[in-house]
Amino acid sequence: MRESVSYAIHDGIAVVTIDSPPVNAMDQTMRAGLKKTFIALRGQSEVKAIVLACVGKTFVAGADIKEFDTGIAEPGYHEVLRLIEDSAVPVVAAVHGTALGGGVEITLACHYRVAHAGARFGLPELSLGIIPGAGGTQRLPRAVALEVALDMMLTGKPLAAGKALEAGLVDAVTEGEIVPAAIGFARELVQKGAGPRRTREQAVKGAAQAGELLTAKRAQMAKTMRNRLAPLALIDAVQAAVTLDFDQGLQVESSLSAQLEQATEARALRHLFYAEREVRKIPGLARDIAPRAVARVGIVGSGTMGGGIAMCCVNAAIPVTLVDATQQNLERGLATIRKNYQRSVERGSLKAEQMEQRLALITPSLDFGALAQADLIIEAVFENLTLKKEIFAKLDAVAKPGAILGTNTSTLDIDEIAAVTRRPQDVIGLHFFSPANVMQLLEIVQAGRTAPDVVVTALELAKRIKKTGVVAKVCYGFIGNRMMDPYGREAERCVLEGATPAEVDSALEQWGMAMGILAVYDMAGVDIGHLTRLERAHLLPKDPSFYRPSAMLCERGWIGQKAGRGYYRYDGAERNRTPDPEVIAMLADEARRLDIPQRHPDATEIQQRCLYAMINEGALLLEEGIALRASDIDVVYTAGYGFPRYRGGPMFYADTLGLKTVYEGILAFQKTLDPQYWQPAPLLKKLALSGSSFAQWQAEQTK
Ligand code: 3H9
Repeated sequence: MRESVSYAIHDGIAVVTIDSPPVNAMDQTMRAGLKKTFIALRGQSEVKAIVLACVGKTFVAGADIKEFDTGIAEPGYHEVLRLIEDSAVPVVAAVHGTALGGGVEITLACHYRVAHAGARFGLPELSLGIIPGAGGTQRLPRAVALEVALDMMLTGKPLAAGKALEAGLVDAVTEGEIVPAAIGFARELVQKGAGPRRTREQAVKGAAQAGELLTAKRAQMAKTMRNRLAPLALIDAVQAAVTLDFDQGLQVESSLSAQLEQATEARALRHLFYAEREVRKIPGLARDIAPRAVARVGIVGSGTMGGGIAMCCVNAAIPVTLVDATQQNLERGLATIRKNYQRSVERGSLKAEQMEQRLALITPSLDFGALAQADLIIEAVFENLTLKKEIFAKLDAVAKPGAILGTNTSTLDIDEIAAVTRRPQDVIGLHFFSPANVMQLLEIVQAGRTAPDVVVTALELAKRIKKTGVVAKVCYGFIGNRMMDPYGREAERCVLEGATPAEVDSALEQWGMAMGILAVYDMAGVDIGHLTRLERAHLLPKDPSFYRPSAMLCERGWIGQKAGRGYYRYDGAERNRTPDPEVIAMLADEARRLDIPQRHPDATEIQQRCLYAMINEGALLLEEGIALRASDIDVVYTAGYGFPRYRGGPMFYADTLGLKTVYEGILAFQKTLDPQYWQPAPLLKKLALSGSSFAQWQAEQTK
């Protein structure tokens, strides 16, 4: 096997080099290499100091995440890090790129740290449902103030080199080449006669205020990280650093880590880590298909969506031509973009000159002809098929050959839109989520005739603009909105059966959804879904209770936050949602009129009905080939719909429940609720009855 650790001695300084592409993840081979190297260096009297550096784009980006699935092989992290820390001569970490997780922990086992100015130090373990498990919870509070250490570990936000210097995490920052700088630093140590400075021998910084700080953080985590195990375990581990000696603290960290690593929370988050990288690999699409060059993007429509998409592009330094029908629309659109950037400037996350640079990349125009230079044109106008077809016919006339024509439709038939052009192979769905400059998800919809390199280009664009692109095929609502339909249907039905809107939303939020669906409707506008349903009425169930609450609200003009009332009232300066007795009475009257039995579904029933309905639809999407993988659905829902990451997405969640449980749940609802909605998807039935799972099915499909 290829060695990933080597060393060379330069005039008394040993430079240990880690080389394990792509991100120097600390796998078993690397640990074994480090062990062998540090043992070998022990016996070499000419070595006066050691520099530990990495080649490639980054310092160690953490533990090898895959190893948590199989169990951590020997030599373990503690053994290797202890060997480094025990070195009799000073060890200097030379950090460039991103030192993450175990990467930071190695630097803490080194005695000194020198960083490149562009380096960043982060502990993202909580995002994987674990805690730093290679001594990080014990060493970090000994290297930097307890509060800084806790913040780094609880937020996962990386510290830039400059900030790391201020915090005392690094000893020197260089603008120049990192390895020579670290060698220079090591030489100075030798000249000064400075020996090893072992982190474990330092006192915890700020231990005196620890009690109050830890109590406050515990309360904060219980509130902001509901249903999670790892954040509270992390605080327990840090508490151990404060109250116990180093070795005892390390034991506490180890035992907490072992429990967390195999818990559902960590398995779910690892699943998403892989799933979010898997989405870029499209089955059946050759890996060597080159994307088309996208040097300029054209956007049609400067409303909320078009403006947000323009911001995504210019944030990634891609120039934009923004076209709208009237000067007034354009001006309003540009003003909104400026206002959004202005807010970032006020918050300090963007410099004023960066704002101006980005705005300067947007060329507004009233003329479709201005789009002739664009390599990709994204239409972002009102969700109306006739209008979109008209626009695509115009785009076809002006766009240069090979330009990609994208539509931001969230529900419409892209094959129909493509058919009005002479280049259906260049047409694709690019479904951004609102606000487009904030939301992570981009649904990439491959229509029947979309060319493979157009799909590859869309995936590449997603990466450039820092979005998670997920490929879907054409159907009403694609992956995300199609699965929302039955989920929302059940929520709406529950309020007709006697649960209040607040009870429905709170059941979903307690379970972990970022926002209850009825509150989401209020936020987005209850009328949006209602208008779509009116247009598709001929395709919908002939059930008078189907989405009836939304229809009633729209009939009264109570269309959500923009009207000051919807499922809830939004009064007062804060515009917080408060229950609306009039709406509750309206729903009760309607239930009587429709003769709907008042079951008063409790939180568990609400959760099961909404989620099982969603999962069942997901199974249908898999059978129909709309979603390519179960894990793609999980990415769509966690990146775009506020589904809790720690539950892994709807399909992973179904697997954790056991598909038999979901299947039997659906059969039970078939008996007590409207059977037309409770028909198990054939795939779900098949997998449930054979004791399989979506994950297993996916593995078999991709074999
Ligand atoms: C930890 O350290 C626990 C410790 O406390 C010790 C406990 C005992 N492992 O993201 P990319 C793969 S927890 C395995 O596309 P980028 C990735 O799957 C860990 N594989 O690149 C992909 O493979 P493929 C804490 C990893 O440039 C390829 O590398 N660390 C790992 O967009 C390229 O990745 C983290 O959580 C890994 N750790 O971004 C850091 N990292 O090509 C996780 C990456 O087959 N990693 N791969 O699809 C990242 O955040 C990003 O990868 C990084 C680069 C920012 C480094």
